[in-house]
Amino acid sequence: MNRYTEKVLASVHEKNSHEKEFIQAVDEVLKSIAPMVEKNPNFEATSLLERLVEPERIISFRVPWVDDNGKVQVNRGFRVQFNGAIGPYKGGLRFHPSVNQSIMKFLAFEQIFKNALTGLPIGGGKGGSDFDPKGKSDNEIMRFCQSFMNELQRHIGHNLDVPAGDIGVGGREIGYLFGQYRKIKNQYEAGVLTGKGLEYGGSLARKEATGFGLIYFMREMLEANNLNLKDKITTISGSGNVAIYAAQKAVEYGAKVVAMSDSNGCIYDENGIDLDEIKRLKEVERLRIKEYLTKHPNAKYMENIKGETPKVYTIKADIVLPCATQNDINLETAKLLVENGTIAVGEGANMPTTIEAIDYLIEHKVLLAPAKAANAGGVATSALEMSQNSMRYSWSFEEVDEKLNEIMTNIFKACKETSKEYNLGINYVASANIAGFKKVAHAMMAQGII
Ligand code: NDP
Ligand code: 2IT
Repeated sequence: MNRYTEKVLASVHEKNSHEKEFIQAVDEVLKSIAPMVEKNPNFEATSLLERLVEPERIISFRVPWVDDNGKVQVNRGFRVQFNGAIGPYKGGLRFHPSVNQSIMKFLAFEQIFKNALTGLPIGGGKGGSDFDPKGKSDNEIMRFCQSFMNELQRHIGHNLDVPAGDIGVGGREIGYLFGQYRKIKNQYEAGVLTGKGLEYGGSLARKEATGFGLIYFMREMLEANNLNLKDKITTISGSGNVAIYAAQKAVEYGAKVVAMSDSNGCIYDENGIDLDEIKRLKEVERLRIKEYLTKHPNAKYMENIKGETPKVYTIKADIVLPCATQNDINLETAKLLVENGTIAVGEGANMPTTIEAIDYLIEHKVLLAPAKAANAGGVATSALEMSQNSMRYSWSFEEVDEKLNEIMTNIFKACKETSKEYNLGINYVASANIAGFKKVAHAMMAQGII
């Protein structure tokens, strides 16, 4: 690493010492882009990296709401507006008890480069709350979303900042958030949120987009290495939005998805997972994945043990798709995957692999589709939703899906070309970071010291 990058990284560690996820995300990016930073002395002259690692704005707020027992609950809400150089801040909202400022900042930071890779005009942001949606009634979810929006509405807008879903935020939550925004503003500003229902400005294929996009990227990456998805035994960590549609598209390409999971454990069905049942359990009934066994008594359920490798990674598979949460695959798990002969890992989740695990997998020639590139299909389709909202027009499912396919193909192309230029071999993690950074850096340089 060059001296300037090292200096900035040391300062990030010092200033944010309690934000371990944020530090991890910055470490990964800065180490990758060091060769490019070295070639551009102007970056140091304009303190570009110091500006890059400091959010333009962080908003933190109180979210009070009344539960079904009449008790007042208080949660913490966030919106991190990290970088607006190439467009309005764009990124999801996460509702999960683990949410804190470090997690918000890591997600918003990653979003900057991911959004740049899509080729669409969107800056990087993220938000959410430590609210736990599990076990809450529909009315409680609605009251929480309304209170969250009472404050968030001051800080967002279709030309300013456009939130969407992430963990714990799907179509239902976006509906309540949009309703409250509309009521407060007394305007029909469709492009202020994405992931909306189809009846009120949503885009066809947005729900499917992250998972489908992941598989389009995997297809390109495998093809570039003379491989494909056909007959590949595939396991997926998670059973939420990204996991479900990654599974659906993988099966379309001939893969055999044999395992999926939630935070409690995983199901293994050697005949191939019944996705309609997963959709019913997770999208409609909101039940635990264990319930899969009720209709499929021959499948197996393995409960996770705290502190141990999640069970889904103990199953031998050619292709592994982490689509749950950050740091799901650590070094120990990476070793297990290599031992089991895994040929490719596709990151549907954000930062699902620790830095040591990434290095180990790449060293052992496992193809790794990095999150910023591989899961960019969701936000790319969100940007297509914004376009449709501006035009007051909607494209068909096929039109959106075709654009998504093309965007993912182009993202892989950019990774491959950058990899060639910087002699990175199959290290697509580094090439995605460089390709995304290049665009943001140029936009920031052009806009002066702001
Ligand atoms: P969902 O809330 O729909 O699903 C999350 C899934 O991950 C659930 O099955 C959940 O299980 C599981 N999970 C396991 N462990 C954890 C944990 N510690 N924390 C949270 N979830 C856990 O979320 P999405 O499918 O939307 O998101 C999955 C990942 O993909 C996240 O990393 C997200 O940032 C990323 N992503 C999402 C995009 C989108 O468009 N939605 C776009 C790009 C990336 P359980 O029910 O037990 O909690
Ligand atoms: O991590 C992500 O890219 C998302 N959660 C989707 C963000 C978006 O604005 O669609």
